[in-house]
Amino acid sequence: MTLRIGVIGTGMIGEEHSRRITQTLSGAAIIAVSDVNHEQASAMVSRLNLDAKVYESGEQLIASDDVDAVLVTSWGQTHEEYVLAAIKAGKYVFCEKPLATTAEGCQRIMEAEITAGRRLVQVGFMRRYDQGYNLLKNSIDDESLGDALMIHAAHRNPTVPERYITPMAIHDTLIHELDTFRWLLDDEYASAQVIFSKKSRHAHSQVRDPQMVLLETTRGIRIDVEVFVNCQYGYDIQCTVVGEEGIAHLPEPQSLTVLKAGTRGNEILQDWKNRFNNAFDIELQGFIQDATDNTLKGPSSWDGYAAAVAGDACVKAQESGQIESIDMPTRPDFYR
Ligand code: NAD
Ligand code: ISE
Repeated sequence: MTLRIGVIGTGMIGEEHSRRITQTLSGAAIIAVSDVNHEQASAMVSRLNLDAKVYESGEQLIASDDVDAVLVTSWGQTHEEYVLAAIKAGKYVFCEKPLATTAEGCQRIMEAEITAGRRLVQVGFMRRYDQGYNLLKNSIDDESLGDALMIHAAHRNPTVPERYITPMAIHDTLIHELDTFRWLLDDEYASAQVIFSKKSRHAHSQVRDPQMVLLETTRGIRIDVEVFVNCQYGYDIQCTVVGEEGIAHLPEPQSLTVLKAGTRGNEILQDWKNRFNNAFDIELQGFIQDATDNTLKGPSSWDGYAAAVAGDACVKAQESGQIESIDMPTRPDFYR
């Protein structure tokens, strides 16, 4: 069986995922697309040579009998309405992060899914499929470092567009770390604090950048994450776990070391596409298989919600300058 997928949002990752599904993965076809920018949707169809209909709206795409499953890759603030519409239509939906920009929005999605009575939603937390992060997780799970005590991390992007504002550093950028660390440590967050450094002259007027997020988990593990989205030099993801008996670093992406003209150097990636290429392949192939088998197993609405609860506290901490406590509600049985 071929899973017939409709894509809502045909920007950078919408096109990446569509290319991946049609040229690399198996078991699915992109047969419908939609974007508020219609020309962009049509242009993607011709660039990728897709046999896909361009729909006037995401809602019409979701309602179409031709569409079995929906990929939501529009801007974060639009995800909730499309995921809710897909659940209402009884369709599987892969939603890029964030599931919704607030915990309240994610809560509405969980309630709709629970009412539907079966898991229909997978969230695009692809780092869980990355080989390097899995090596780190194994080193925590097998206790080879002793108990994990601290994590030092950094999330750096070369630049961000004008529409990127300060809270997006949390719900668009840090949201990856918020999911990854609760998965890595099998723990939840207890508090968050955000400290702003001197602002970079490369940051535009609507974003305070860089910033340092300090988290504490319920087991007392301390985490610091530098979020620096105008670092200029490249896309750089760092993570070091400090244990009682050793430390482990997230592996750097493989690259050639070139010695030339009196220098020794390695290329630095410029964006997320190649950094997590394999992880994207695995997560989406998993979604296609699980949707076909009627049993979703990837990151759930609960995971989207739990990250958003911590995200809300971080946004509050950005505004208050205080340590904000995080009270994670109990996971509903539906998501156990
Ligand atoms: P983008 O700006 O390149 O593309 C977004 C597209 O959505 C645009 O074409 C825009 O016209 C369209 N859009 C906006 N509002 C819409 C609406 N209401 N209905 C339909 N289309 C709409 O952005 P992007 O970088 O592709 O990011 C899209 C989403 O994917 C974001 O949520 C982002 O956080 C996520 N993302 C995830 C990763 C990852 O590593 N997992 C990487 C990049 C982006
Ligand atoms: C982008 O939206 C992503 O999700 C990337 O993975 C992330 O690292 C980047 O900071 C975001 O802008």
